[in-house]
Amino acid sequence: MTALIGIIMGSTSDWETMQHAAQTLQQLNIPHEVEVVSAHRTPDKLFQYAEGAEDKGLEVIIAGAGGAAHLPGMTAAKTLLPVLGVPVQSKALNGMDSLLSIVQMPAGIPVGTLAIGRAGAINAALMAAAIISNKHTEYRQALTDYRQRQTDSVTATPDPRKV
Ligand code: RP5
Repeated sequence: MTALIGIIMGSTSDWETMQHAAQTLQQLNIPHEVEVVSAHRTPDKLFQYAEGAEDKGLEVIIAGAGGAAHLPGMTAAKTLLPVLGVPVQSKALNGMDSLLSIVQMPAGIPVGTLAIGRAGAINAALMAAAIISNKHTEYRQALTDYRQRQTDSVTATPDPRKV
């Protein structure tokens, strides 16, 4: 099945975080692809990826990066597809560097920025799913079911000592 969502990340070291985006899309049964694309180590590949994304069927790109995290912004500059940025938690500054690099895009090229780390990766997947569900309405039920499972898991164990 043609991938609708592309997950890219600056390094294999980002996979620990970005795997949560992939797992979430897997749970929703949404076709996606995963690839390491580095803005500074493989800049030509980044341009090729972003420029070719729409033609190969992608509708949203999730880009995770850490440190001076220019991958999401550079990707957004080379495609009209919505780009969601996930700040990966860096060792030196705990991801504050990643967050500010991604969220502080100058006006004109937007990047939808999520939270630092695992929560951001999961929410990027859920937001990408919501975006594509406007057109691919068959995935709306998967999102509804996902939320219901979440609600059920909270109501099933209201006493935190029994979780
Ligand atoms: C960024 O540099 C990557 O997104 C990663 O978060 C960070 C560190 O990369 P490695 O040195 O672990 O490959 O480009």
